[in-house]
Amino acid sequence: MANGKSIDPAIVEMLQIAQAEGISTAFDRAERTAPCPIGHTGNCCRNCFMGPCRLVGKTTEGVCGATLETVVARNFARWVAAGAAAHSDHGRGMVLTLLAAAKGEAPDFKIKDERKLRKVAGYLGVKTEGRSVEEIAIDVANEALVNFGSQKEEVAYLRRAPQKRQALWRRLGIAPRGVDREVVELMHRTNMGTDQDAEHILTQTMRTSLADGWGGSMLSTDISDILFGTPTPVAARSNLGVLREDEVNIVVHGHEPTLSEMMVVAASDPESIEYAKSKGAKGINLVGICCTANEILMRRGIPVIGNLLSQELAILTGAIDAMVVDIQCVMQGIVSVAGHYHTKIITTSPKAKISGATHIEFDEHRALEVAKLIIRTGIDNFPNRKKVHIPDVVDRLVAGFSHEYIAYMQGGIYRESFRPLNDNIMNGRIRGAVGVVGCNNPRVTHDSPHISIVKELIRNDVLVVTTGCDAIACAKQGLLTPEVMDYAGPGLREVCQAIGVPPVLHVGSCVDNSRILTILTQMATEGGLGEDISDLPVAGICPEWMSEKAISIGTYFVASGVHTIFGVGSPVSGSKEVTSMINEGWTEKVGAGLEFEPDWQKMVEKVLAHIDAKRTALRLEEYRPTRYARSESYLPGDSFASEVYQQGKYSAAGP
Ligand code: XCC
Ligand code: SF4
Repeated sequence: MANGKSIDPAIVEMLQIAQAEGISTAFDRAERTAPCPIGHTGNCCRNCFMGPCRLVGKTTEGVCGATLETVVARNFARWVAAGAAAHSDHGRGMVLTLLAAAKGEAPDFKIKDERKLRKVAGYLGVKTEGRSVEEIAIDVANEALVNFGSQKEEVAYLRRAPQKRQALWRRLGIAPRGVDREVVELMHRTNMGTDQDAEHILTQTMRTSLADGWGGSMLSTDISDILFGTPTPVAARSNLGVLREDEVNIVVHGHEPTLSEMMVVAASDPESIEYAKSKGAKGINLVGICCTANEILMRRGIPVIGNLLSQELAILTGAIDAMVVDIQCVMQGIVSVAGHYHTKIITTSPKAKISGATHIEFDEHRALEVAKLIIRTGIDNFPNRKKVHIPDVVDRLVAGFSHEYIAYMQGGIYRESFRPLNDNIMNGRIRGAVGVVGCNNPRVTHDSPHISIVKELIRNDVLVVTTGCDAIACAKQGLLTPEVMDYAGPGLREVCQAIGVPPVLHVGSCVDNSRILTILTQMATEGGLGEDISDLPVAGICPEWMSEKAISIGTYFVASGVHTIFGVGSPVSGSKEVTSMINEGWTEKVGAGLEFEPDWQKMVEKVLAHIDAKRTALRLEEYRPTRYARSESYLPGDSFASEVYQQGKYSAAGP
């Protein structure tokens, strides 16, 4: 049963246990529940009760007369609206925490990164001279809030994009105003009987997505850095083997760093540790799943035990005393799986409850107190453990590559720049760069497309930056270590060895895809690679997407000038017109398109062809794979020899 479902050895092992115990997980439910064939391609409209209308076969319009094009575009648009809302509401939460912290109302939160605060103050037009950190922070938070509610004014961070891009957005009328306004307007426009021109809907869709990328998400990243520190490289461990049989295991899962950061503090509190010992445990082991894990991994080196599809199987270890969740990507299924074990599922966000779970509401005003209470609840549950089975699978990794650090590592404090990266792209040592990001989806072999694509890209001298569940997949397969250099092409390897970084850089959680926007802007403005993001030999790939948020990210990547390819399947395949509007159409408008391609090999081929075409347009050196090869260290194809994977803990690539 586990065969072909995952390439993660720990997950394969746990799937066998799930089968033996007769416990169902997303893997089985995906098998039992085929995707609805009408919704899958975007052909179903349920925007009013004259329908729902299924535009299949001879039915080419809804009761209201809406065409297939309109319906498919509206469905796509609403996903972007929801995805942008999710990221941005998370971002708003960070801003409100900063405000409370600065006002002294959330005493457990401190402003950790003053330098970043000042930088952000600069972006937002907040005066810093002669003012206290708190005064600056209050103004920064209030200015940041304007970005959510503003009616006419553009999202402030648009000004951080290359000039040419900004001008293009304004010309096309897609420079977003306040995040809330754009999301509301898109919901309005896709309401029955409003905007019924597919292209027009899709244009507003880009605008809304930009409010996410350059608004809600970018603010979320910045404010999180101010509160908790801007990441720098940190070594850590990953996968289920990090769980401890003799310690209280507490998993944080979801997206917001506010509670999870406090949990880190609470878990190392001597009183809590003493209490754990009084219950027979040797200590407290705090670990993470999904993006809240990425947040505390990037800043604190807290181990990450898995990505989206690991959440239920982690509980099957019987070793998790509490799984603490906040918002987004938390499967309701964890509650029923936990029902077979002693694990307590604890919901914490005022925005998210799950029936059957314990709710301990997080309150930033008494953050540490709540975090300690949650830890105590986990400790109290430790003696209830029954059978424990922890797979012996652990990998090592290095994370923490903020865009600030990436600039710093290319020249130190006084000469930080993107010159070395640009130069090495120009001379062909590095062919290009690709952001590989996004979710898991049980419709494809768990982690397989992620890993196959990343390995194939670095073998082709493409630098990879990764976030979200792709980053966790890479972590679990040892791809975030300097040793992975063996898989990298010779040019890329040389550069990474010189700088001392892995060829796959973990840049953070999903809101941190905004860091990629900053990196791209820095590359575009550094010189030598054109003047706009759409000139760069770069691309985006989202191999195993499932979330509305992923669609919003993909759309803002494209609207920012990054050609982007999604795997799994296409939610717009019901309409050829819409399929072409978001690919060829958007390429004409914004210099980049959005494609859906389920075959990972084809995705890589397309991306490499795209990169090479950009190189040609820039009149760069033609990329030659063996140009920087030293005979003793490299033979073409060497680094991808499948024996290498099979030898050790690395799983074989490919489905
Ligand atoms: Fe969620 Fe962020 Fe997707 Fe993973 S990558 S499944 S959105 S946790 Ni964001
Ligand atoms: Fe059908 Fe039109 Fe209503 Fe959609 S909006 S459900 S297409 S009648």
